[in-house]
Amino acid sequence: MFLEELGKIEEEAGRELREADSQDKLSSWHTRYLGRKGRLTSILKSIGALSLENRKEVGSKANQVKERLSLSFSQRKDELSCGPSLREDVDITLPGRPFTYGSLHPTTKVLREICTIFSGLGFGVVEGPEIEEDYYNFEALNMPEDHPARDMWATLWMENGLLLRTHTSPMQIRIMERASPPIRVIIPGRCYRYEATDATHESMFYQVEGLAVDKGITLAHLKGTLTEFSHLLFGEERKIRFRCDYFPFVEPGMEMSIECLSCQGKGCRTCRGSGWLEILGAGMVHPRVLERVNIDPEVYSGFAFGMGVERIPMLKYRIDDIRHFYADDLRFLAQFR
Ligand code: FA5
Repeated sequence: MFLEELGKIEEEAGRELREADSQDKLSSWHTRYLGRKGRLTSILKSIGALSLENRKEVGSKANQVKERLSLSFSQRKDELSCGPSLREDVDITLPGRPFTYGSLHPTTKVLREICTIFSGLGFGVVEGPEIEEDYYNFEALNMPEDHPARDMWATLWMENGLLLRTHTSPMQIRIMERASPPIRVIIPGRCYRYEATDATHESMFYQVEGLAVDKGITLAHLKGTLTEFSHLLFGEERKIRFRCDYFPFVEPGMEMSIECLSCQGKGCRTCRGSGWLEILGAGMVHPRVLERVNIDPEVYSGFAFGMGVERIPMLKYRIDDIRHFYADDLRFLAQFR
């Protein structure tokens, strides 16, 4: 009777083990057959009550069944923990698919370089809001409501009278409101303009604003800082040019251009034939702007600049059109790995 029962147990246990497809099912199988109160263990426990002759035969068969089941159990356990076994229709000799690695966007790379250079020159890094008030974007920057210079910044207005900042200069005011001189900061961030795009103009782009306010700051400090920045970023051989420019919040105002790297100054599509690419506007902070934030212009003076970030990777990597930057084309982005 016991021998028959052992045969049945082995057959049923083998079938259930093949069907067990999770660690939970496997462990319940183990309890049912090999556990302390399992079916096989119960038979082994009752062997003592058999006659000597039967005991030998049943004992040896029961031990063989136990060994086989234990072995099948550990094999099934390994299979389940390694995942499905290899299928015959999978050709493991085929080469694997290469991993594609992500990379930093060229704007991010250059922004980090710019921050590192200015940190080395003693500037802190601050960020500010992209949705701005008229007061900070224009009015406090010496452009009251009817000032014609507001037209220099084609503005995206929001329904509630707020606007998308057209430049990072509003942060000059926010910082001077909060801190007193000496001040030395740069402010990287996105700006928005409602203007037609072309090879050097986008409707969303990055600027880095710079602001230094202290006693005795002069135009020479501004030119020295920007020249040093250009030497560190582009190398000392790269020509730079300062020319007068007008911004209502600085006096005097100027722009800085870099010799076009795409054509070595000869004139091409990137520089619109001029040989130069304007990268920033700058100047000495207007006394009226200082007065508005309660900094005495008789005691303190300051310089400020606002540079277009994309123009720098355009020069460095010879990118001929700014519109590539945010078109999300992987063929463009993958080149900066
Ligand atoms: C300004 O935005 C001033 N806030 C700069 C400034 C700051 C002057 C502090 C004085 C003191 P402007 O509009 O020229 O100036 O822009 C500055 C730089 O941003 C430009 O030199 C150019 O490099 C970049 N830029 C301007 N418009 C765009 C655009 N549509 N797309 C990409 N870059 C632009």
